[in-house]
Amino acid sequence: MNSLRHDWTKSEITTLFELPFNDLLFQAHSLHRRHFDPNHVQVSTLLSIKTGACPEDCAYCSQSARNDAELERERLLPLEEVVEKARAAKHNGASRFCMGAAWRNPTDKSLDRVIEMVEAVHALGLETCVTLGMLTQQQTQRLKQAGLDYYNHNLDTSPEYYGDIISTRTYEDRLDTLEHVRDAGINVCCGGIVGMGEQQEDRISLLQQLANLPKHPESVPINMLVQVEGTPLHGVEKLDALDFVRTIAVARILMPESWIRLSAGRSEMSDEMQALCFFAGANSIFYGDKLLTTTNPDENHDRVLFDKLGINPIDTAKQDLDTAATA
Ligand code: SAM
Ligand code: DTB
Ligand code: SF4
Repeated sequence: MNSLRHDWTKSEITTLFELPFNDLLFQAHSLHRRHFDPNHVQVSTLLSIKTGACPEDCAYCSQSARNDAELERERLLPLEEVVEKARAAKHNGASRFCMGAAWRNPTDKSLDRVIEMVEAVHALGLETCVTLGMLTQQQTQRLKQAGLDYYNHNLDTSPEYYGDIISTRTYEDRLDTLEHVRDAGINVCCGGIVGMGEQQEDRISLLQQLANLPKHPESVPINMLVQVEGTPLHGVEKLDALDFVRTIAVARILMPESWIRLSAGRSEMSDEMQALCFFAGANSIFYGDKLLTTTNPDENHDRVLFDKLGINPIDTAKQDLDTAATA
């Protein structure tokens, strides 16, 4: 059965957002069950391989050189340190290792080093993901040859609100990189951030952009803004928890076969809110006590939460239970 649509209108998506909460969750959860085991969640661990001093001006980000967040800047991490972190992530039960760099785009020389990391992490038996900023077609082909499984590149927000958040890179630039990644045959991980002071129309428009891409991203991270002191978005009005759950539910309905990641922001979410997100169709998380520069719930907390909910971590490459997490 292929019922995937790429022609969603804003008015259809608005109708979904405005459904009574129970009706929206029932629809999202029913669809979720048709496409996934609702008790399986995929877990990825993040590592910042190059932190801070980024030339871009993303208003939410601790790593922008234009923001005043207090952050220790670092050079690209040595290969051995990355491999050690990846080994620990695997030991703790992660099935994918995501490496992020605070770059506008990688130079070909830096990409050589990242490629060594991808090959070494892949050799540990982990799925690999990197997020390095904009890529040329040739760079995506090199990453594909190195065995990269996923490339994360977010649209971040609606095209309408985008100019309020970033001025150093266009929406079109992002779409171009996504096209190169897709053309190279690498799985696409693409989502956005909510709770940045945007309106519901912006969340509708962001989800419309994602769902109407020529192919749905295999992985869709929905980040709740982590407010970092010294960034322009620090102190912005927080998004209501139930509106966040609605965003997850609508993402599930629009992209029924994609892995929807309950991404940044979990440290500030109650267990009950996360449970609602899993019911609404979220089936992937970042696992480990650090995201890139900010905190994430520690592994013990997540193991207890998974136990309470009867959720099992799953390795999407093997499509069976990963027992390492509970060992
Ligand atoms: N520099 C590269 C880029 O922007 O393409 C890759 C790393 S960047 C940190 C990856 C993504 O993390 C951003 O696109 C954004 O969606 C997300 N992100 C960054 N800071 C965040 C924050 N404070 N809260 C939530 N999500 C955030
Ligand atoms: C994504 O969508 N979220 C992750 C990952 N892709 C690279 C990053 C979240 C960053 C949260 C803020 C920080 O830790 O700096
Ligand atoms: Fe740089 Fe990425 Fe942060 Fe933007 S989101 S400032 S590009 S590290």
